[in-house]
Formats: sequence, C-alpha cells, structure tokens
Amino acid sequence: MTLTCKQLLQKHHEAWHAATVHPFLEHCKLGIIQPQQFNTWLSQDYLFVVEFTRMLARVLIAAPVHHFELLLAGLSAIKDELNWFKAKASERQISLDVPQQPTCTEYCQYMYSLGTQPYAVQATALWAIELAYNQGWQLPGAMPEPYAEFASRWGNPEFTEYVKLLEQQADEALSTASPEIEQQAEAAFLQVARLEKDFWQMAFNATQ
Ligand code: HMH
Repeated sequence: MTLTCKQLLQKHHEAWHAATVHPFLEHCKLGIIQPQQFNTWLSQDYLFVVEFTRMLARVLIAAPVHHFELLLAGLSAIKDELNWFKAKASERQISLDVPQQPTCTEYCQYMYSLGTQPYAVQATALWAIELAYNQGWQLPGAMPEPYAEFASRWGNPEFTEYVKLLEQQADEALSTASPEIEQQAEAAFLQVARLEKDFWQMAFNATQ
C-alpha cells in the first residue's frame, strides 16, 4: 500500500492539530498577543527561515529534474521572505542578530539532518513544514492588523496552491518508496508536527 500525505494527516490528526492550533495564533487573532511574544516569534522565525532556505536548497539537490520548477519558485519566494522579515523587524525596532533559542536550534538541526534522508522523506518534510504555516495562520480566521499581514503571508491563495503542489510532489516520490522509506517519511511528518508545536510554545512563553 502506498503512503500519501493525506493519509498522514488523517492518521496523525491529533499531532497535526497541536502543530497548527495554538494559543499564540489565537492571541494574534484576538489582538492580545504581547509584544515580547510576537517579537520573539519574529526574530526566531527569521533564524528558522535562514536555515529553512538551506534545507530547500538541499531538497533541490535531491529532487528529480521535473520537480525543479516548483522548488526553484520556492527558493525565489524565500529571497523576498528574508527581506520581508528584515523590514518587519526594522518597523518593530527589534534586532534579528539574536541567538537561537533551544527549540529553534533543535528545529534547525533537524532540517539539517534531513539532508541525508531519501528524497521522498525530504519532500514529505518540506510539504509538512509549509502546510503547518499555511493552515496555522488561516485557522483562527481573519486577524486584526498588524497580524493580518502575517496571516496572509502564509494563508494567501498562491501559497495555498504552492503547498498543494508540494503535496503532489511528495505523493509522487512516496508512490515508489519502499516500506522502510515510507516509515521514515511518517517519522519525519511526526517530527515536524512536534517541532511546530514546540516553536509556537517557545514564542508564547517569552517574557522579554
Ligand atoms: C517554524 N515553520 C516555521 N516557520 C516558518 N516560517 C514555516 C514553518 C513556513 O516556512
């Protein structure tokens, strides 16, 4: 039997719920998130995206040529995203030159470790990472400014389409994967879900 992304979401519904529904996002929606919480998320997520860029470059290395187009579009979009983070940090007068918090480091090390995994595993993890934000930022419903801009960055229709295409590419890679690789892909999905939940909690816990 072939594993698909849809099956992973169904089988691990609870883990995925915890990855995408968090008081941090609920407090953004209610407009009551504290500046130190939001600013911690912003600076740590910038550091995350720097390492995520490197992960995406490694996924491209492992990918079949007919998957290049989507991955190159993703890499191109990340260029704007890194600059956007810098603009948001400057508006909020916060520094991005801060140390990674332990949860951020753990996530970044995990993304680094994916580089030695088969392409099907990397493609599954990439899809899960992008879907987590695509769903997480949309699920609470319309957010007040300044958070609406953040919600639309990952919740907008083009990003949603990009994530659907990532799912197709992951499904295609999984369709020829051995049972052992399927198992590794399932473990990667669960690891991403756990790290996403921890990342929200890290920002939510921030007191300075
Ligand atoms: C923690 N997960 C985290 N940050 C992000 N920016 C994304 C996923 C989406 O790229």
